Amino acid sequence: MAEPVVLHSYRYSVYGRIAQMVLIEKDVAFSTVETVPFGDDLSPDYLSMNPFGRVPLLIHSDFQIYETAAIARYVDLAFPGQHLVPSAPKKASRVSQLVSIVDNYCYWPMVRQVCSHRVFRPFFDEPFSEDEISLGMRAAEKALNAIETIANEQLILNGNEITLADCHLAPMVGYFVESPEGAEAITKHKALQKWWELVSKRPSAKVASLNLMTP
Ligand SMILES: N[C@@H](CCC(=O)N[C@@H](CS)C(=O)NCC(=O)O)C(=O)O
Repeated sequence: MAEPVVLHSYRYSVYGRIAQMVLIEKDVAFSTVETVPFGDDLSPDYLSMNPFGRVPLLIHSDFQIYETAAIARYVDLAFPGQHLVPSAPKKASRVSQLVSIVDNYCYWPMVRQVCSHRVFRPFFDEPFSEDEISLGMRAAEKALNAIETIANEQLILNGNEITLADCHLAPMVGYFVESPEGAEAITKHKALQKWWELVSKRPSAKVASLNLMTP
């Protein structure tokens, strides 16, 4: 019998969605434990597994790992099926570069500033700020231009060969395009738009959409 795979995540966590997308692409059966990282609700048990108090965290049998890029790499290597990091050096290093760009330059502006203040907070009647949205759009534009250059090169993000870069980027874009500003910005980056049209149709990309209506 296969060793159980458990993902601690929060239903709205974009990083949790990345881990889920990788698990689905690798056809790994897993269960999730709802873990809310905001506020003071994390148990000492959870904090002993992830002292930074973030989600997601993956448990596979007696092995625990946190940090999404590391979870994704583990799942790719530990389970059979198509590898999600190509072996060719240029493609493999573009995957690492893209993952790093997403973590450092996309998450905050696209998710925490634009999506959160335009979509998430108004939905939950929480205060939101047009200034945050403007700042987020400005920062996101730089990241989108950089990603457009990479998508144009077609080594990765080509819509044919799915990689960890696709899985890392898709939920960020999925959340970003929930806002009208984000949806419009994507249409101005043609290679990225084409990539999104292809990738968002994959069954695994269902988890890339925020879907606030589903509790
Ligand atoms: N570097 C972490 C980032 C994960 C992360 O920021 N997760 C968010 C949810 S999407 C979180 O747990 N936030 C809690 C907080 O900021 O206190 C990773 O790659 O897993």
